[in-house]
Amino acid sequence: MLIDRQKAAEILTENDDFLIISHANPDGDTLGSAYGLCGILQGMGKRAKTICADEVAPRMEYLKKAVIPQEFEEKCIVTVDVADVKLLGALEEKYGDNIYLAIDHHESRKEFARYTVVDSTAAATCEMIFEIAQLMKAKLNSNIAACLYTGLSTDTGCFKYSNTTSRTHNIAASLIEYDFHHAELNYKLFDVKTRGRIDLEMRLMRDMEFFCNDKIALVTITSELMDEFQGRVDVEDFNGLASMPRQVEGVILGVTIKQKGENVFKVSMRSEEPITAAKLCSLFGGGGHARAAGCTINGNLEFVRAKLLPVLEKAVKSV
Ligand SMILES: [Mn+2]
Repeated sequence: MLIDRQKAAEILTENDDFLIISHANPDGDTLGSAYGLCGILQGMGKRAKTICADEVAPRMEYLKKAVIPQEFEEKCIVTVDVADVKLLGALEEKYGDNIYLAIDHHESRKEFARYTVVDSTAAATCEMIFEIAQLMKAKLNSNIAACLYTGLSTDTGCFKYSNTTSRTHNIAASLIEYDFHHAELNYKLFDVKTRGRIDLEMRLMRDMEFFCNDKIALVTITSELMDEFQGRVDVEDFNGLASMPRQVEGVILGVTIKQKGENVFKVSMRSEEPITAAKLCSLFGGGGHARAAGCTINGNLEFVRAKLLPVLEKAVKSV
């Protein structure tokens, strides 16, 4: 059942013994929401704990400071930033059927909770958590504020994506009043990379290919390359590489081919107007957003390139 923030605030106020679940392969928003909300509920004298199918990245360990570890049997299960019960990962089987409240901001989502509060105009789930906390008249502190700020910052690419609104900035401003180290936090989240990641980026940039008068840039990540870098990079260092080809000025279609299995390749596209990434990916059975989309093509790398490149070149030449 869809509810508003006020009703969500009432549910959180009236219940106790909360388990708050983040989505698998967690990002700053789902973790910031979980640890932030957990801290808020504990501050209200309630018992609350948080869980995720996957590990918290070392650079986000500080989020845990908002919460005091507690042991108890959960009675009210809440998901944050989870658009589909499948995204609970390994926790789906145990908790999937028993979610009481889902708090989320994804536009396309599949209902799975008894009560759902969703606002796709919110830049981050953390925006909603902040507003619900206000409705509950909950007290924040610097650790909780750092959690909620993390979600705002990461889901907006440090306040530069088009989802950033005056509301996002107003909430960020309220949070900064709590006096945590926001500059250091953003430095760690956006500027610092592991030595392995830098080495990986150097290799990928060196081997980047260009087509159509440098309007298409292509990066290829094979299993062989991933094996070569194993031990030197974290698993998450292989994420977020799809934006790299489009950093090159003049590129209107950035493509990343990433090997997923012996004859399985995931293709990510980032485009600029008038190229529609979703349309191109749909030609290969994929989809996504207008400017960011993906598809999967089966076959060896040679086959995948032969199938993909003529289509991309034709699309770019026609503009
Ligand atoms: Mn989010």
